[in-house]
Amino acid sequence: MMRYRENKTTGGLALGEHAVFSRRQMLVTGIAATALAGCSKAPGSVFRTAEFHPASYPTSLAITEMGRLMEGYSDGRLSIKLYAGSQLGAERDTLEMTTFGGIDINRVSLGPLNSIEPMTNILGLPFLFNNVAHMRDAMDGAPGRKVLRSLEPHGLIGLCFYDSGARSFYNTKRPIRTPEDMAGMKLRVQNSDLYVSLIQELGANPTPMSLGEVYQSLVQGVIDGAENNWPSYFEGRHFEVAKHYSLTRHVIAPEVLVMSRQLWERLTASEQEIVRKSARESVPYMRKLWDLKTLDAEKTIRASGVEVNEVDDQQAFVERVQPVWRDYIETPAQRRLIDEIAEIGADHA
Ligand code: BDP
Repeated sequence: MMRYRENKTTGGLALGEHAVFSRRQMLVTGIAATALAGCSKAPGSVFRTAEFHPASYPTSLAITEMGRLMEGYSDGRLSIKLYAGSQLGAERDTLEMTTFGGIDINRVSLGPLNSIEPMTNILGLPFLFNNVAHMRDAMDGAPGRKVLRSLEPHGLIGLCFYDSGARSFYNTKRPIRTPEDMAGMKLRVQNSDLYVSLIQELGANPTPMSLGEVYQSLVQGVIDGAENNWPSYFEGRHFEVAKHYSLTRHVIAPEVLVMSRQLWERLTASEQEIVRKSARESVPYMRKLWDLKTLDAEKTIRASGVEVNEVDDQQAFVERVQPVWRDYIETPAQRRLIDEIAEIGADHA
């Protein structure tokens, strides 16, 4: 088990702030320069792929599987070089690099996409999906395709969705049973306005930062807690410090695998088909690994003495966050997307 690396220099950098470039950022910049210098992807392309999690995490293993499939379908011409464990930087930075062709493929969570494309906000709405099965069905169907396509004007080709389970709150202070228990807590959130609003509506104080900074911030008391799924709570060893995990299951947003559009447009139609097909086929594999990893993480965390609790009344949380729905649903396209997702939800009550 490895602790997530810190990204002190890359995390939480607002526009207009002066950046001191870390070696990692310079590496990223170097990769970008190389990629931009090449005018075409010749046969025998190796796609540089960014992943925050370590190489053994389900998303990383799914990307590796996708690479294996691609190699098979292309007689070894197309492959993936995975930079796991946040080697290329924090998600927000690597995503930006991907939009202008510095990184070929990237696995990101929805958070950093929220500021790029409003359709992605919908999948991050609290309590949108009834459960994980609902999310999977919706992402396999028309709603998923719509959101993936919405990324294209932003320099990204959406390839597929991976799982990220249900996110719940963990903290160093006390069990959260009602929204009132969250009053005044300093909670880390992803750099996303939507998630900042969500924490505010629940009465806590949001502190946006990259995931790599959370462990240290918990230890130092900079924050009281954060929120995530079982595997990330486990993998970052946050459970060793924040010993109350309260199952609010407030967000079931999926992860997204994106390719740089600049690269995509240099591929032939048949290469594009191979990339899509390989990504698609890595999804069931990912889901199997995800389910196993979730069970495993939960078992270890419970055995470690963490106090896990159900909330008293989930509806109380649902009501508190209604303003988030009101504020982040702005367009008819977003409303249609919600309706389509709700329709699929009827099978997953
Ligand atoms: C994890 C996602 C990862 C995000 C992280 C976060 O897998 O991509 O960086 O949450 O909270 O579940 O930032």
